Amino acid sequence: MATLKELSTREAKITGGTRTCAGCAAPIIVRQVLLAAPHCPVIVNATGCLYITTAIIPYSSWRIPYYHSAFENAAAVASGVEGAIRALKRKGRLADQEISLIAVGGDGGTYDIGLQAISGMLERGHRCLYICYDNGAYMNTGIQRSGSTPFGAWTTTSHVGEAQKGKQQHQKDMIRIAAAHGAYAANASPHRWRDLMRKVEKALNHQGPSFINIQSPCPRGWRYPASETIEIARLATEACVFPLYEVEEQGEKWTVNYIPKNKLPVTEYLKPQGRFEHFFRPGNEHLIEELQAETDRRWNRLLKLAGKS
Ligand SMILES: Cc1ncc(C[n+]2csc(CCOP(=O)(O)OP(=O)(O)O)c2C)c(N)n1
Ligand code: SF4
Repeated sequence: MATLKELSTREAKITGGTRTCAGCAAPIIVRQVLLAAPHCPVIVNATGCLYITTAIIPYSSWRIPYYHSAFENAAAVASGVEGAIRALKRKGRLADQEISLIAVGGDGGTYDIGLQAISGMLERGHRCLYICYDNGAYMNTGIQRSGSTPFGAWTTTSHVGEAQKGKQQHQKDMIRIAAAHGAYAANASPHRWRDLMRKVEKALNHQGPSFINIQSPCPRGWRYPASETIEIARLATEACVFPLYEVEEQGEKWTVNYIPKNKLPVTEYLKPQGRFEHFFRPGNEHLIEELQAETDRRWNRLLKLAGKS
């Protein structure tokens, strides 16, 4: 992988001054992804905050070929783009150069509405990297719960009150779903940019389909000050709420990329975020216990799959 010095001389392929909220992780993630892309990048972007804030006609923040797809079908569109690239090369109408084809969507467009298109892309074996910037809700339309919203989190459709205390289900395990297709599957976090960029480079050099889920803290939906984005991402990794790992060899090889020296309790990650404020009210201790138990269960299973326990 390129050194930090080399990376600092590469042109950013997404401009500054996007219209995301201050402190949004999504453009940070995209900048890291595009800096790591080994070949000429082409982006297919589902509707969501990233699209709305970077491609408001007639303006664009993208310095590369960019295709806006519908909310549900970024992976299907990217599959078509991959076929078109192959056909154009075969007919001699496109230079025989490598292209880094990347589809990107939020967790609503990935875990929920776009899932069948992603499954098709992975199953058919398109050479494409699908990236989810995972902010744990449908943020663009006003913070509705998604299949990736954590257990107990407040959203505008997982209320906190007498009848219900935030989201009632745990997160869908998208990486296991992608890995079950035999794809290269990993997750990453913007606070460990070198790990993130290594995985992107690996995925894009891989001769088949790949999926990377990237934690994307959202100050608006998660209710924390804009300056804390990278710190929140770090706490998620240190508490093993968002452990870093990758799955290769048709789902057979699991690698944990970071094992914290002192695993933090989940409360350290929850405390700075307003969406978990009710966890700390008297009588709600069971929410913390439940989230800690599920975090531990998933972390221990991961260590086992990676041969670390
Ligand atoms: C089929 C369809 N349903 C609903 C919408 C409205 N819509 C646009 S963006 C969005 C939320 C996107 O959420 P996510 O994919 O998580 O991305 P984020 O906004 O969080 O970046 C919704 C519901 C739509 N455009 N198309
Ligand atoms: S709502 Fe969240 S994800 Fe959307 S632009 Fe604002 S900070 Fe980013």
